[in-house]
Amino acid sequence: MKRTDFPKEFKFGTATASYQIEGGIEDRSPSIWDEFSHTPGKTKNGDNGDVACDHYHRYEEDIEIMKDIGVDAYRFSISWPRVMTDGIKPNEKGIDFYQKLVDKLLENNITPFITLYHWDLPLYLYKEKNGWLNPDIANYFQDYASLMFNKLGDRVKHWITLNEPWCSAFLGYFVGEHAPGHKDFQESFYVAHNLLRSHGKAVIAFRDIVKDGKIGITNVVTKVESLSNDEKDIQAAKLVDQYINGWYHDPIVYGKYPEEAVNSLKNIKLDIPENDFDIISQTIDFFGVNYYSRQVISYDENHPLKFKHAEGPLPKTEMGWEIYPKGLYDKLVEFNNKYKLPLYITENGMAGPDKLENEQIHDDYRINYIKDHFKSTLDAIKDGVDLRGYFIWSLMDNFEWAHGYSKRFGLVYVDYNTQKRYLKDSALWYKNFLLNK
Ligand code: LGS
Repeated sequence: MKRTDFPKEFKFGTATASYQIEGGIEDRSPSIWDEFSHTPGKTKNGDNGDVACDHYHRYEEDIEIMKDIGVDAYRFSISWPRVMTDGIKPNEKGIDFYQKLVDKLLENNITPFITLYHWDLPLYLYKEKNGWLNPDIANYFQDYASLMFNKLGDRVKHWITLNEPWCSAFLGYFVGEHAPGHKDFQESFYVAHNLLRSHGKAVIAFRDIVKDGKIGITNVVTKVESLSNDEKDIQAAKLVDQYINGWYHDPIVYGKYPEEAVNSLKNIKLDIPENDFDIISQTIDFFGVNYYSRQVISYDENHPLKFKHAEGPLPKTEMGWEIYPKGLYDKLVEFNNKYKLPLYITENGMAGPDKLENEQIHDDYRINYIKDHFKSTLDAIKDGVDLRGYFIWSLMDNFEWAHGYSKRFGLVYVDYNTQKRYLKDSALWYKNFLLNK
């Protein structure tokens, strides 16, 4: 498999997110992840993003590394509390950081893809305005999005409103594993809805401000399979697919939540004003797909959504996630048929047991993982899927949310004591691939 097997315009890139790499907290107001990660017991070893990869001060070096690897594109997120004090008042110093970042990328021929929200909600909006639970959040988000479209829209033509709203809603408000750590089933549905409304309002502003750009949303996409042929397991898996995948795609394309999932939620209030779906279902230009693994599901009477995860038999990454490239192919084909929108793989990658030895990291497992997923991607393209690009998660090791720094997803190894970066074998492999070697 060679680069030239892919369409000419296909973009190969890497991805990161603000809270996971930036540090530089002296120049911004706090986010919900600052408070969460500083609360004892919430993250592995009490790790937090205060310094992370210190990218805020080292972005030039990091862009040099991307240039060396030879990527076409870079997906990063903007820290809302950096560009707007408390999420409300524009902060020129913060905006200036992203101006410089974008200019430097363009100077190096790397196309920027910006994610507006990758989980670092300004703490003030959470504390004083009830965060994603407040329907007004969509207006705050629209103001923030408009500011960024105005400041960067002349140079940045690819925008992603939200990263994985399922994680913000479900992990942040029901499971409690992500900030702000609530454990309230009902709340998670309000949050999901307000996230989708915020997405819609950002798209409305975008059409007004950036006439020649593309905008989409990125979701976590997972292949959901039933543990057995038992009818109950099959039905449970079908519903999980709707809660994770359908819930965040259907309303955007079809203007409604998946029907069976809605019917199964008898105890949940979904009193939604009809015209909310007009806001949510703005025409977008692409879906971003973050694909990592599959879920094997069986029926569970005791769970509010009547399912539980079963352990699958396939080889696993350091996260305990099964390696399943076929699931990527399946989802791409399914989405292409179902939603008929261009697709980007906005994240794919793995955490591995990386060891730095003689300044080298021999991560053959990651090279194999990427190759196998490239193969699925190419198969999907050959079978007619309109796929435009592929971003490896991640450019460099970083703060992996509740797992802190214990999990390494990077193509580049970060020594957190020295902040020195080392290209892993996978980065060198990617470099050769991009050179068509
Ligand atoms: O670092 C995060 C990566 C790592 O694995 C990134 O910030 C996120 O956007 C993204 O969620 N990431 C990630 N996701 C794996 C999701 C696993 C599948 C979950 C399926 C739902 C039950």
